[in-house]
Amino acid sequence: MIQLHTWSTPNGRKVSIALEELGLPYTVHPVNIGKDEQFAADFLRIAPNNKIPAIVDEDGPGGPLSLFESGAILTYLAEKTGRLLAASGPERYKALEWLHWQIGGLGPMLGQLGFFAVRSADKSPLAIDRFTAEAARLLGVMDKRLNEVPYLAGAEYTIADISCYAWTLAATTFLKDALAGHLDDKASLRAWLDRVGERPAVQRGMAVPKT
Ligand SMILES: N[C@@H](CCC(=O)N[C@@H](CS)C(=O)NCC(=O)O)C(=O)O
Repeated sequence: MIQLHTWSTPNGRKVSIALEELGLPYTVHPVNIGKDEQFAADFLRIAPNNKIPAIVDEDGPGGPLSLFESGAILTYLAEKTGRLLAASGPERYKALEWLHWQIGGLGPMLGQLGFFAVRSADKSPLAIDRFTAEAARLLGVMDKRLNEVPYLAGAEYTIADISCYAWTLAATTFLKDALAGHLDDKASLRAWLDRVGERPAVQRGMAVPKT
């Protein structure tokens, strides 16, 4: 059984989507980051960086295994099951390329835009302009890729798509006003969002945790 420590954010939902896609049994432990539950001693023992998501796989290699960082978790789950990530060859490295692109670029930039344009009471024009431009650029890079191939790694749906889905959805919902004028021209990205969003496992994963 896998213990999933998560909250209702794009980074958390990547892991619940992957667990649903892979049909792995899991128990959800909500960590309310709005109430600072990510600083509780029990959580810090498995996630010393005080961020969700984290898992404990009771049936890990050689015994229970705890993991934090969504990219590491997605790679682990894919390799545990032999699905959603090619074992070798170009599609494996394309999936890892886009997975790392999301972890290092799309997620942090959209996260910063959300903070400065939506959540912060102090609306800094410099910060909002900087993160709007970078978020729009990254979404443009993704749209161009999806104009060439149906999924980020190529022909197949992989953990790269799972990693990007909830963040890209947030760009069209939570960040819609901040990114107004930067989304309408991205038809391939929008078609991919619909394609991925129609998957029943994605819909189930997006409903975790029940808050
Ligand atoms: N690079 C990390 C980012 C995780 C992350 O930023 N989690 C946020 C929620 S989306 C969090 O737990 N924030 C709580 C905090 O910073 O105290 C990953 O991909 O797992």
